[in-house]
Amino acid sequence: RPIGFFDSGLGGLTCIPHLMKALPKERIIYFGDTARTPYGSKAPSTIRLFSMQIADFLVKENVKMIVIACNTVSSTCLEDLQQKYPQIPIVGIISPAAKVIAGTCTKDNKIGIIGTKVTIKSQAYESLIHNLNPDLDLYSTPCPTFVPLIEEGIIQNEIMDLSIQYYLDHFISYNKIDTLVLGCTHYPLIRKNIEKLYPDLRIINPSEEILQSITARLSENDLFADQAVFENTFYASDLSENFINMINRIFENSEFKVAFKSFELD
Ligand code: DGN
Repeated sequence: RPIGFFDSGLGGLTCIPHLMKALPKERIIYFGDTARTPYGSKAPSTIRLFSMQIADFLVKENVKMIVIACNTVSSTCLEDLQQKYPQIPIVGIISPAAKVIAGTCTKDNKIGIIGTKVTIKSQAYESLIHNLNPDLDLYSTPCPTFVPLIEEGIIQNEIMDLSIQYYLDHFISYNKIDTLVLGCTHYPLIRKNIEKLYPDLRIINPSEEILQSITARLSENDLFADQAVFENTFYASDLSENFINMINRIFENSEFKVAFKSFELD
């Protein structure tokens, strides 16, 4: 049985290379809600409704686990999804990263968290981190133009760099941020831009840190795949050229076959 991943668009794809490398036998079904992206400025009730529809779809596809590869959804309705599907392990992206931050940062660190408006407003990172390590200084700010630009493929581009500077220049210098958490799964796609603009920052990437939780839950539930199939399926509610290109880039030079499917949500 496959592992189901979902995101509002192509951001959740940033979790896939880490999984493929560590657990190459696992089969993936990915759902990107490209027709309705971005979620980051929508009402929590809308995000909950969309997420339930996607989880219903993944459950019908017989997934053995659901990975919420989206901070916005994880901060809004992780518990609702877990309650609705108690029979399937459902992993959110925020708590694995919060554990890493709480365990590796010290009081001297000035930790910045960036994400969508919904994620930042929820304070989900702050409450999870402070539960584990109340002494850390945390600062956060939303960066609402990043996701639409990334979904348009505007990445290695001065418009993206200007947008990053618009949100981060003052935030980083004023708060003396030395550690930056990429609290949206789209943001690893602009990690190089951020590193070029702020070379001294330490970057924490939740899309990488979630791997630990996926492995733990597969192990606890005895769900590891024993045979590799090297076939993954990518659904999108709007199968855009950018979505297809991004996936082809992730899998080029690998032995994995990918299938693309368009899916119409009701
Ligand atoms: N990739 C999603 C996240 O991690 O929050 C957000 C995308 C969006 O819809 N704005």
